[in-house]
Amino acid sequence: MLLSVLRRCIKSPLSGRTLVQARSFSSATPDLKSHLFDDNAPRIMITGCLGQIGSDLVSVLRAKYGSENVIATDIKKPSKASFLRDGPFLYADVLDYSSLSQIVVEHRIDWLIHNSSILSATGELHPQLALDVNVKGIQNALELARNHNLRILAPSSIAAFGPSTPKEMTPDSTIMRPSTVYGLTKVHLELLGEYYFNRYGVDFRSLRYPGVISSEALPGGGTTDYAVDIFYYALRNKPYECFLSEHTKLPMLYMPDTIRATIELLEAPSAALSQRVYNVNGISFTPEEIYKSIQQSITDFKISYKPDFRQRIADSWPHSLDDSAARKDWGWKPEYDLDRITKDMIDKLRKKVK
Ligand code: AKB
Repeated sequence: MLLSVLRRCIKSPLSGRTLVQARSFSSATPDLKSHLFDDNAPRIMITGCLGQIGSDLVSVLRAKYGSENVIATDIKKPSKASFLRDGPFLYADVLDYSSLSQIVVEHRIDWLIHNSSILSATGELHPQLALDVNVKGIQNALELARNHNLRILAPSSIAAFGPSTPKEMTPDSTIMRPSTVYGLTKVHLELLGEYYFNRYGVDFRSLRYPGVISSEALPGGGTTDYAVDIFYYALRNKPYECFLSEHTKLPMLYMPDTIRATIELLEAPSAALSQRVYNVNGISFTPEEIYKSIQQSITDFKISYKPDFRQRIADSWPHSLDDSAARKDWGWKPEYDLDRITKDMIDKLRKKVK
């Protein structure tokens, strides 16, 4: 069968490499990939890809760069078969340098996205585990980047700030004395990444994620997880008992904005970056405000408040972030406000939640 294929060359903004985009015009081949890529597309490895962000990020990157160029890794078995069907998925333990190195060599990796991390609440319950995974993990990831000349993006978090940090419009550069083990591993990640950049020229990039809200993968072990859990209770017509108090204000980001921020920073030309670690702000709200927003659609939804150990963690974090450097250097701009997030979450989860 003859296929009529239009090839259009576009420049990859980061690598300056040429990607070849192809489109099939044959209606008889509906499953043909809409993007074909030449040998020069960046080959990307992602650690911890079964986490909240990895799952969405992998599919967007695969659509953009070609499935075979995005190597998803984790130490867990994917629950969705599509993860294995849609592209390479490999076992990779971030504590084991040589097995990571083997993947980088055998799959000719160019960019590493190091997402593996123990989050704030789990970190407080298991500090030793958080130290092992988060500290050793980034050390291995940066060594990989140095030895194999990789661009590396490793996310930080608002948890890198602490109780003595200015709370409103927290700047990129300010007091960083976190009170959680997760937070201090994120400060370590930021400073070590900057050290590798200055000392070895490693192309390290990082962004400080606020709480992330997503209709796909569930978050696990974070302090901001309530902002996802609440939707499942509302849609199951169950009252929600919130583990933070009603007026606890935290910065949050909706998943499509999170993915866009990550890819925009990943693709930005190195010369455009005036710093290596960036705040990204979305929208700040309290549990009471998200409850009210959900109540506009689910009017009989009920909430009560029973703060637990996570309240102290939340109280140590900023209320909002100054992300002017991200806006200036790589054009960052969030698109979702609270009511838009709520509407989208309810529309998407209605189809999933029984
Ligand atoms: C957490 O709550 O631990 C994370 C984060 C803010 O990094 N969502």
